[in-house]
Amino acid sequence: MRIGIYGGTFNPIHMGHVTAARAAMEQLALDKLLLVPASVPPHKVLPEGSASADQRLEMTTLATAEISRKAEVLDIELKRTGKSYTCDTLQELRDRYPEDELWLLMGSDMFLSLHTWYKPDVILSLANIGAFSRLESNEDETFRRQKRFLEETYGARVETVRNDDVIEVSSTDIREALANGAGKEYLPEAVCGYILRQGLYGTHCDLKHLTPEELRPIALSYLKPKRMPHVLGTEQEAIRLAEKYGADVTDARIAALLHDCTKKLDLEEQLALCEEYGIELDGLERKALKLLHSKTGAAIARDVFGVKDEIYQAILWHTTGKPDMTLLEKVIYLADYIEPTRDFNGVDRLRKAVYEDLDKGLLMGLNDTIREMEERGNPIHHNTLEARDYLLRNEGRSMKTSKELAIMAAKALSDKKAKDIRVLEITDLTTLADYFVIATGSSNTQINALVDNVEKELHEQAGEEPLHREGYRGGTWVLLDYGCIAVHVFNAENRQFYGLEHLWRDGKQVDLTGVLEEKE
Ligand code: DGI
Ligand code: FE
Ligand code: FE
Repeated sequence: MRIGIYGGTFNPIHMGHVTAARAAMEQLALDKLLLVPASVPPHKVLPEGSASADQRLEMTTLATAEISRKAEVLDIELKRTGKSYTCDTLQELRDRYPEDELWLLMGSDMFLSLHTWYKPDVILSLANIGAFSRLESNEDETFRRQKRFLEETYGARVETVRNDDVIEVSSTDIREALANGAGKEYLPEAVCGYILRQGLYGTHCDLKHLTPEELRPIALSYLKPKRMPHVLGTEQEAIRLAEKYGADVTDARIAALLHDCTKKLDLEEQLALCEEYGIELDGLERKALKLLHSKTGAAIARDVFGVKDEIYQAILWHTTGKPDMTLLEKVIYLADYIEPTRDFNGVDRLRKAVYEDLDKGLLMGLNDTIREMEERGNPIHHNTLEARDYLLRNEGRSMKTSKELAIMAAKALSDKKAKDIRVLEITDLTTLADYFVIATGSSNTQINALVDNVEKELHEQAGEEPLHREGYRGGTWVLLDYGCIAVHVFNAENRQFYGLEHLWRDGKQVDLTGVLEEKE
C-alpha cells in the first residue's frame, strides 16, 4: 500500500490543504492518506477563540469529506506528551505499517529546509517525500537542487506533486478574515459550519434564525463524512416531495438537514442526552441505539436551533413513524427512505409508490421496515407497527370491497384446511351483512384455529378488525362479525342443524373456483 502522511497544525484546515491533499492522492496514487494534526507547544499562548486540540481534530475529520474516502485522521501527535518530532511519528507509523510505502507530504518551504529538521536521515530512511510545487519557474530550480541534495546525501526518494489548483492562503489569514465576518470561501463546507457553531476564531452566529442555506454547513458539521451525502440527498428529496404534495419547503429542508444530527453518537452519549433533555425511553429504546437518534436529534434541533414544533415532530418520528402522521412527518420519513444515495433492493419500487401516492408509499416503507426487522430478528418498535396498522385501517376499508374481504376470509379458511367453504352474497336480502362466509371445522380446536387465521389475515392484509367474535354451543359454532361480512365456522353436525345455506338460499353463491385450491 502507498500511504500519504500529511501533518500540520490545521488551525483551521482549509481549501489550500484540501487541494494539496487531493493532488498528492492522485499523482502519487496513494491508497490511503493520513492527516496528522500537530500538537501546539504548550508555551505558545493561543489567542482567545482559538481551537483546542480536539476541535482541530474534529475539523480535520470533517475536511476529509472533501478530500477522499481514503483519507483518515490520526491523533498520534495530539496524544503524545512533550514535543512531537516528525521522525517519531514516522517511526510509529512504520511500526504500524511495516510492509507499506510511506510518503511524507509537505509544502515547498518545508521541503527546502528539510535537511535542518531533527534527524533528517531517520526521516528520509523511513519515508519517501512528496513535495508540493507551485510551478513557479524560479522555484523549480531551487526545488531541483534540494531534491538532488537529499537524494545524494540521504539516499532519499523525492517526488514533486504539482498542485495546479493551489490556493494561496494561510490559516493565519483565514482566522483574521473570519473574525471580520469573511473568509468562508476558503473552508470546506462542514469545517466552516463547525467554526460557526462553536464560535471559533471570533465568529458569531445566531443559530436560532438560520435559512436552510445558512444551516446546511452547520448541519453537515454534526455528521461523519460518509453520512453527509445522505443528509444532502434527504434535503433534495424532501424539497421534491414537499413541492409535489404541498408541504412547506423551508420546513422540510430544515427538518431534513437536521434529521440525523445525533446519528454519530454512541449509546452512552445518546443516553446522556436523553437524561439532559428529560427524554423518557421504553425498554427497547434503551437498548436500540438506532431508535435514539431521532429523539435526541429532535431535542437538539429545538434546543440549539430553535426549530418550530412541526419540524421537531418530523425529526422525532423519522425513524419509526407513528399513527396519523402529518404531511411534513411523512415527507421527512420518506425522503430519508428513498433519497438518491439509497440503493437497497426494492428502492425503485418504493420511489415509484411514493410519487404515485404518499400514503401508499408510506405503507410500503413501513411494511418493508417491518419485514426487514423480522428477517434480522430485531424487535419491532410499537410505533412502527401502529403506524402501519393505522394506515391499513384507514386505507384498507376504502380500498377493499366487501367481496374482496369475503374472498380473503375464504382463503384464510382454506389455508388452514377448512372443509366445504361457501361464500354467499346476501347484499340484497338483508342489512345484516353483504356476504356470509361459511365453513366446517373438524373439532373445536380446529374451529378456533380457523377463525384465528381469518382474524390474522384480515388484520394484516386489510387492517380490518372484527366488530365482535362469538362462540355458541360450546365452541361448535363461532361467528366473526366484520359488519360487511360475517364468517361462520361450524362443526359438521351444527352446520347441518342450522342450515344457513338453506335459510339464505336466495343469496347468490360466489364462485370460488380458481380462488381456492381444491382440497378434499
Ligand atoms: O438514520 P438513517 O439510517 O438515515 O435512517 P433511520 O433513521 O430510518 O434509521 C434506520 C434504522 O432504524 C434501521 O437500521 C432500522 C432501525 N429501525 C427502524 N424502525 C425500527 C428500527 N429498529 C428497531 N429495532 N425497530 C423498529 O421498529
Ligand atoms: Fe435517521
Ligand atoms: Fe437519515
